[in-house]
Amino acid sequence: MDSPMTPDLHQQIERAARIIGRAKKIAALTGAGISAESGVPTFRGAGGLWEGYRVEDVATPAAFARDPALVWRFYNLRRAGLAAVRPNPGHHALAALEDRLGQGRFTLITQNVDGLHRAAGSRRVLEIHGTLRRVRCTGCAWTADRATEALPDLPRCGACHELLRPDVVWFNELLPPDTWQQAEDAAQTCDCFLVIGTSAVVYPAAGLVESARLNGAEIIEVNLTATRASSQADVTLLGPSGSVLPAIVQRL
Ligand code: BJW
Ligand code: ZN
Repeated sequence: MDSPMTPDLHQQIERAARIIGRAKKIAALTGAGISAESGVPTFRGAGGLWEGYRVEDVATPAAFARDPALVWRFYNLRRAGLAAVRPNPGHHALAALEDRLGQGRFTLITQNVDGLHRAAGSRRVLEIHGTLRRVRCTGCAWTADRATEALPDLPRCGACHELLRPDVVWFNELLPPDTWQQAEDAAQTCDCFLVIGTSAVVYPAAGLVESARLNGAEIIEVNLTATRASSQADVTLLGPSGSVLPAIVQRL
C-alpha cells in the first residue's frame, strides 16, 4: 500500500535497513496492527474489536464458563470474517525477509490468531496466543483444524461430548509452554528485534522487547503511533507496516 512518507520516515527506514542488513539473527514480534491493512480489526483504540464487547466478557476462562454461547458468538463472527481476508504487503515483506536470511536466522513471534503470516509464506512462525483456525476440547486432549468453516453455536467434542473452545490464549491463561520457550530463546539470542503493530500492553508478550534489549539486541519499532515499547526502541518508524516493511526490505 502506498502512503506519503516524510523525509524523516525515509531516513529512519534507511537506518532500520542498515541495522537489519548487518544483523546475524533477527526476531520479530507482531500484533494486530500488521493485519489492520488486511481488514482485520485491532483490539484497542478507535474501531477496536472490543468495542461493544467487554474484554472480560469474551476473552477469559471465567467468561466461557459463565456464558459459552456469548463467547462462541464472538469467536464465530471473527472466524467467519477471516474467510475473506488476505495477507498484505507487510506480511509478505516479513516472509521475504525470512527467505533472504535463510534458515535459523529469522523467527516470527506473533500475538495474532488470524493465520495471515503463514498464508503469506512465513515458515518459522510462533503463534504465542494460539490460532482461531483450530478448536480444542475442554474435556479431553482432542484438537482439530477447523479453518473458517461454520461451527454450531455450541460445538461439542466428537470423542467425549464436552464443549469445544477456540484454541486461543485468554487472559489469565498460560501461553503454550513450548512455543513460549522458543519465543523467549529467539528474543534473547537475536541481535535485532522488530516490534510491529502492537500496543505492547499485554504480557508476557510485551516483556520480550525488554528481554531482547537487555540481551544486546537493537530494537526497531513499526507502528502508527508511539507505544509502551517506544522508549526501548533504537529506531521508531511511525507509519503503516504495509508500506514501511516493504520499503525496508527493498533497501536490503
Ligand atoms: C498499526 C497499524 C498499521 C494499527 N501499521 N501499526 C497487570 C500488569 C501486567 C500484566 C497483567 C496485569 N494484570 C493481568 C496481567 C496479565 C495479562 C495482561 O497482560 N494484562 C494486561 C492487559 C494488563 N496477561 C495474561 O493474562 C496472559 N497470561 C498470563 O499472564 O499468564 C500467567 C497467569 C496465569 C494465571 C493467572 C494469572 C496469570 C495471557 C494474555 C492473552 C492475551 N489474549 C488476547 C486474546 C487472544 C485471543 C483472541 O484474539 O481473541 O490476545 S488479548 C489481545 O491483546 C490479543 C492480542 O494478541 C493481544 C495484544 O494486542 P495487540 O496485538 O497489541 O493489539 P492492539 O489492538 O492492542 O494494538 C494494535 C497496535 O497496532 C496499535 O498500537 C496501533 O497503533 C497499531 N496499528 N494499524 C502499524 N497499519
Ligand atoms: Zn473431548
